[in-house]
Amino acid sequence: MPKEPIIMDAIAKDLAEKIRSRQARVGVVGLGYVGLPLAVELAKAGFTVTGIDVSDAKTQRVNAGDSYVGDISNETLAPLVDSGKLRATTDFAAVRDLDTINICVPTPLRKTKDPDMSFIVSACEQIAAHLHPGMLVILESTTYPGTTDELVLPTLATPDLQVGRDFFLCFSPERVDPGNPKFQTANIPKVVGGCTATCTELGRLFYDQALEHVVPVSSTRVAEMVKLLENTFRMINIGLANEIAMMCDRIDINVWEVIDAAATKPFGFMPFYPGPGLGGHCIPIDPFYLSWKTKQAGIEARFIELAGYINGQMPHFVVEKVRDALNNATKAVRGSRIHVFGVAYKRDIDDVRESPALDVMLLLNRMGAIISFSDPHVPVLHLDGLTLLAQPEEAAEAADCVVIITDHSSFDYPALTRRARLIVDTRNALKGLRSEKIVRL
Ligand code: SAJ
Repeated sequence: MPKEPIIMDAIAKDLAEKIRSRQARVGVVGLGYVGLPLAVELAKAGFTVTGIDVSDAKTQRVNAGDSYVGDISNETLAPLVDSGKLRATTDFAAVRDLDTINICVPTPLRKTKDPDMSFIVSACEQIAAHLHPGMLVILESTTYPGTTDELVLPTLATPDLQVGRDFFLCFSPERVDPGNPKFQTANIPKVVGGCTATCTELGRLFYDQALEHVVPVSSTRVAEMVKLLENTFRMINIGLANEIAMMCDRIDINVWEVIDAAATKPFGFMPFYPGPGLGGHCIPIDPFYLSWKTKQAGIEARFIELAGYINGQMPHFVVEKVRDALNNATKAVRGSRIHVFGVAYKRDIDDVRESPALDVMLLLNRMGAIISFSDPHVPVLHLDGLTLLAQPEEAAEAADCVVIITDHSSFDYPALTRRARLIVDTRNALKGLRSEKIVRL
């Protein structure tokens, strides 16, 4: 693909200079687990940053130097606020005094598995009302290829505000992995693609001031597709691991031993692990942004649909394991006390969004089981009209069956093995512990 010449006319040159000198006044829309760390990195790099969020609570906490994002400590946030480098507001009129703005708002799925673009549309409409010549706008929210060109651009552009000439527009996928001890916003490579070569260059220059590694690509669509490939790859391979687990279960092979041995291959293999299902607000969601778009282009995303089906079957598979384990102990699910260990969507976090634990507990509750749970990160759970309070781990003692759904590091697994009558382990958390009472996926 021949490289487009980078034309830096007066407006672009002026913005580039403001970025290089850190005089550019920076804005971040959406102060969640993506936006707040980004705002902090940009402020640490020397920019004066205005965070914009619809939540009064969030903006007040930011302005009080009181972080609500695990990856950002108060010790990091407060000095930036006190020095005037970072402030937050709910007022989009602040955009008129900004030179750059990053959009980091949610992109969930509707119940129909169609993309919910309402957050992006709302943010863009608010920005459009105050957009002025010389601005760089970068969308970071994970979305389908074409969103920036087909949805954001028409919302922002006017006859007097032409992209690549009067303002500049890019897409850059967020790659934040909350709680990751090794990779945080500053050192995760940042892909960025613009509507024009000048847009891409300004996006590259902008991130280069604050992040360790910037990866410019030729268009917004390529940048949008990069993130979807990353997370679709993950979702499909988890689906494969889950299908292999169901095969091994049927032919009585220990799938965990198989995967651990396969993982010794030093090339050409990457271990993924079976589990009770696919949780979180990225992996179960992002691939359906891609399949929704390709379906419109007349291409069936068969791998995504199949992996979505298989991953969606896992809660039912777990419930069958519980039912059969109780049956072998001459007990019915109905009336049995079933205690779940771990309800967050993955280990050592407190997020229950799309957690498979909710599916498993709902299914068991509807079968007449008496359910309870322990989770050090989740104090209370609202489930289908039920409100359940987290119980201490000792509650396992009174249960007819314990189900390990999320293998938090802080659980006392040897004590659990002593206390429980029967354990269904969906995460191989009891690896290496031998007991008749343990049933594994
Ligand atoms: N899961 C499995 N088996 C696996 C891996 C994960 O069942 O082998 C399950 C988890 O238990 C969870 C779900 O899949 O329920 C998603 O887990 P995840 O490890 O993918 O964690 P997420 O959802 O926080 O994904 C994020 C993503 N980051 C971004 O989108 C920026 C993803 O791209 C990262 O690869 C992932 O974190 C990560 O590596 O931690």
